[in-house]
Amino acid sequence: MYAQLVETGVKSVRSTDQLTGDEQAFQQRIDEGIRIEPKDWMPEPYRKTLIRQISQHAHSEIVGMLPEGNWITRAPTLKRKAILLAKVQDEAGHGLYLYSAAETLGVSRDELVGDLHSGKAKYSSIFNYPTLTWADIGMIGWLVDGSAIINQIPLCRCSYGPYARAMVRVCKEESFHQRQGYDLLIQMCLHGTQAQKDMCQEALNRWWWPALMMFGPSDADSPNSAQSMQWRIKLFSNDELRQKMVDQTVPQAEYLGLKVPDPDLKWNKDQGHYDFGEIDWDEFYAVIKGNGPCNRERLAARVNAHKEGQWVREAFSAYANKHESEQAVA
Ligand code: BYC
Repeated sequence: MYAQLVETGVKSVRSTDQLTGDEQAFQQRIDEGIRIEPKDWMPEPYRKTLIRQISQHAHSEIVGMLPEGNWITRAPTLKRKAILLAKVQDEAGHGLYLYSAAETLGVSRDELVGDLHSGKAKYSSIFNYPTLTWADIGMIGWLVDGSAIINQIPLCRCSYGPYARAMVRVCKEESFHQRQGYDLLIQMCLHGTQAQKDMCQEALNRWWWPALMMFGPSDADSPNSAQSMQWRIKLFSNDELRQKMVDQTVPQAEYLGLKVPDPDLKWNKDQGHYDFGEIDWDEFYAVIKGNGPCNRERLAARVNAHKEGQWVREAFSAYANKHESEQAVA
């Protein structure tokens, strides 16, 4: 696929004869499916691309706790509350595995978190939308975690060892997250009242398009895809993964009795997939530039949480220093 991207002249990837000897050997290892590990030689742009993608992914997990965390105190039953608590805790864990994977590339946690708080680093656009009703919790599990799985299963086979290994565990937990969301929607749509079903339809109307935007710009406008695919940091293009998401999700919406809010959605029997309408890219770019409905609120919540956790970090490091000096004396 990256060859196609290059052929269409969209993005430049250097051909083999333009690479240095070290770069050629590195590319050959990637082409042979050999994992790159932290102490291996790697081109500087490979390292930077990984830090960018892995840290963006880590930030997304941490910021992603906020929209769902908003409903923990209002979950309708004890069972739903316990499930939601477990899911949000899993997301904190995913953030931690991913920050650790990024740290193996020689960047510190403080730098990464600093970049999030200053607005320099991105996180997934999807978490800048509000959770207005309980049905939104179902939509996040079904559509957001569903999209995350489609994007992340291939990452278990990506070229960088620590990222690929972190993804194996993340994907197992994402499957539970997707299931709990769909289960919640089955209860409301198939066993609930008309008002509950209407609430789900209204939530789908708001979440459908932002969920499709999670996969990033279309291939023709994705500056990073061609190079990331050559390095096997990405195994499929943004549009390929988005198409998979639509094909997998439309029959699930039909089972729930919900209507996908896209008048252009149509089964294409020649190509064996759904054709779908044009994404509002102006909205996508506005959100990733910081102007979505909740960007300011999300960032402020993270900055504040970090400030309030200062005493905990200080207490931990005071204990660690004391423990170390006692051990040195002994
Ligand atoms: N939102 O060249 P492109 C989760 C940026 S967590 C914001 O295609 P790339 C979950 C992109 O960074 C889900 N920004 O980029 C958590 C780039 O900007 P820079 C997060 C986006 O990196 C809690 C520019 O647009 N998943 O599932 O090749 C609860 C051009 O894009 C977005 C991951 O992070 C976006 N949607 O491809 C529930 C997965 N899309 O950095 C669930 C790993 C694009 O050049 N990441 N941008 O300034 C990836 O697979 C890739 O980074 C992306 C983008 C597909 C997201």
